[in-house]
Amino acid sequence: MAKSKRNKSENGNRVKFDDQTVNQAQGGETHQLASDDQPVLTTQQGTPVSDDQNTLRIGERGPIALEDFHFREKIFHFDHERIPERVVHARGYGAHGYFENYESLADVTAADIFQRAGEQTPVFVRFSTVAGNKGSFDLARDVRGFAVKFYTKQGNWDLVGNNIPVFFIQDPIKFPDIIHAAKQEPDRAFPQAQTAHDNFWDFISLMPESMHMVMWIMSDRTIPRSFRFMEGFGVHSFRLVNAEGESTFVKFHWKPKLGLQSVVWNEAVKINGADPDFHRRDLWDAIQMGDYPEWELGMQLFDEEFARKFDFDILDPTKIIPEEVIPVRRVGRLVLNRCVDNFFAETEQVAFCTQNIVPGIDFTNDPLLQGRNFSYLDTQIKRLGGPNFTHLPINAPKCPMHHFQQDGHMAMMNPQGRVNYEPNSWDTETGPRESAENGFRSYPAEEAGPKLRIRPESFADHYSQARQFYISQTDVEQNHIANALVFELSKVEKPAIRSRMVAHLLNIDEDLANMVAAGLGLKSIPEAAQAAQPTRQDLKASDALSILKNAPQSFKGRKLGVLVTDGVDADLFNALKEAAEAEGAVLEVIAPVISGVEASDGTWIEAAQKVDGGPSVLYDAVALLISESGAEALLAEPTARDFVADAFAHMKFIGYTEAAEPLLEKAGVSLDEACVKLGEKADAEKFVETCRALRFWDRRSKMKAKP
Ligand code: HDE
Repeated sequence: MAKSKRNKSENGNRVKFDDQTVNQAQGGETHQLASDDQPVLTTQQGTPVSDDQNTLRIGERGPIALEDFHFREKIFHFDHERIPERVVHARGYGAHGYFENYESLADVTAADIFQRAGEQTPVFVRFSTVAGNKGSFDLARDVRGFAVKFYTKQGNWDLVGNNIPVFFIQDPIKFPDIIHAAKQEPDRAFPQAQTAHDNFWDFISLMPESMHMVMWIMSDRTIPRSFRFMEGFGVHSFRLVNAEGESTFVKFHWKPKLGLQSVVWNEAVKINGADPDFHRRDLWDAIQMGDYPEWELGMQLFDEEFARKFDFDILDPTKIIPEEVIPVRRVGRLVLNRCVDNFFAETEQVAFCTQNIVPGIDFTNDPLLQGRNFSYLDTQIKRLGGPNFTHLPINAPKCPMHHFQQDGHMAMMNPQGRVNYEPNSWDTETGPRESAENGFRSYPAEEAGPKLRIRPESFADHYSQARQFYISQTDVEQNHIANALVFELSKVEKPAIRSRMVAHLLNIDEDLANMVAAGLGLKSIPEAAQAAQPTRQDLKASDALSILKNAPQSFKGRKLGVLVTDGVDADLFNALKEAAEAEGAVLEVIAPVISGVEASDGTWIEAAQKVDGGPSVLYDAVALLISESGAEALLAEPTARDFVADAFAHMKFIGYTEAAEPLLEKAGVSLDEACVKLGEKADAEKFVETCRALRFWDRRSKMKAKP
């Protein structure tokens, strides 16, 4: 960066850069002036700047002159750099890509985006957490937002979903309450990005309708390994409307091509310290490497008759339609292939609005959806400062727009010419006019009835699907749900809240309630909570609800952490690298020093992490390629011990050389079939194949503490 044009001057205090004078006291040698072929730094008005290091003074040690417009402009702009963060989903990360339609869906929808097989539509996607503020950590136990803006040829369609298919509440009037209860408590302003506190569980335990969502948030769905390994859901029932005006109900799903994977809670806690940006880094890295994340768009399609017959109200956002009842039809794929150029301009300023739909798609009476249609537009005006946020490139449609809306803060696209109203008689040939045929038309659903503040009777079953979710999980996952509940409720100070939650759990599953009660050390088991409707015991388990039943048998897209020392067997290292790359995984080197190590054949291996900065929680599997000569120094390094002990405790596959055995022993590892000895090149391939199982859950039965 510094071009050494320094010219030590005779007077000592001043240094000459070409014809310019720079004060040496500020370290004149560290900055560079524009050369002939470089742009000159300017103010926002384009005025060239001569000195960006010093304010304008009256005398060398005198006051700053108010006329220093460059200083004033720079500070003024800096003072206004922040906009209000999103009141929920403040922390997020976005990327560009496209949606590719597999087949024409003209039979069910007139939406232009779904008419032609193979057609690609540009998209922008933003993933987020809900409760944390903007600077919070990525692996909070929290719902993830999965918001997609499709720039279709007939306008922007925003599908603003989550990675969980249900929500806490049935009526939007409760949204401020649930969010207030979940976020930091108002007097103390903590805890940050966690639901493990009194206010949250106080509210939840008074809201039986949230019990289905509680099962999901206490499962590993809320600690995903990566955005790339999680599902997305539109949550509400929407309508598709075809050219004949016929309506079909639809629930939207996003299915990750890499399958589902989550971390375990003990890992999440440690990842938040080791790399608070774990998820955004993962997305950024994958896209930069050309390993583009993909999801398939799925639709559960059903008609009025099914809606009438279904055991639950399809308008109730606390209910799912099991995939076994209506299979998910995969209709296209979403590919994220471009990182943003500027985080603020794109990810921060993107304004999703559930009201943004296109002809061929329509709302239903899901009360939450209707409430959202008010909230999102309202919130964007607050966040982005005026009605013209649609002019920002990230929000502007990519199809032609013609309207007579004008003026307002920061207007950048005012219509030209004399005509700014309609009807008019000026531009009858060329001016924009409404089109009954091509314009958006609401599905003419018939609505009638008395005006009431009321919750429909069909929304009254709060426990049956919560139970269905729980019984659909593997043993490991059921245990994680119980542990998560014990963890969260142990952070609650008021014992009555803990009991109240156990009372609800009794309506979901007795074993679960007993496990949680035991974990909390409850002195007595409370009565089951009063239920508006009894829990149905006949709902069948649904495999689609389990993460582990949907894990891929592949190590693709995962990360292998290889701890190396000087003298590492070069052949073995190279074989492991080749095997990992052939699988589509990434190998990252961790070494005692960041510069790397010298391998047995004299080649240099660069390191990505120093051992204390690259704990094993950042990797899906680990290998310890330790040489005889390097073993001793690592034994004295506590973080090397933690590296191994954590990998073992987190059920990871561990490859190791003979020289690593003392380190394994020191870490308390009792070798099992997921610990693979690496000697020959062939072992490397075998090890990577083993890693396809992602975790060795059988280890749990032998461990006392079970993460
Ligand atoms: Fe949101 N939600 N929400 N929400 N939501 C917002 O809009 C709101 C709900 C979701 O990456 C806000 O632009 C109400 C369900 C995502 O920018 C706000 C209700 C689902 C994002 C808002 C809900 C979501 C938001 C805050 C109950 C899953 C982030 C900032 C009726 C289907 C989008 C903003 C992004 C953001 C209101 C419930 C998903 C305040 C009133 C259900 C992914 O308008």
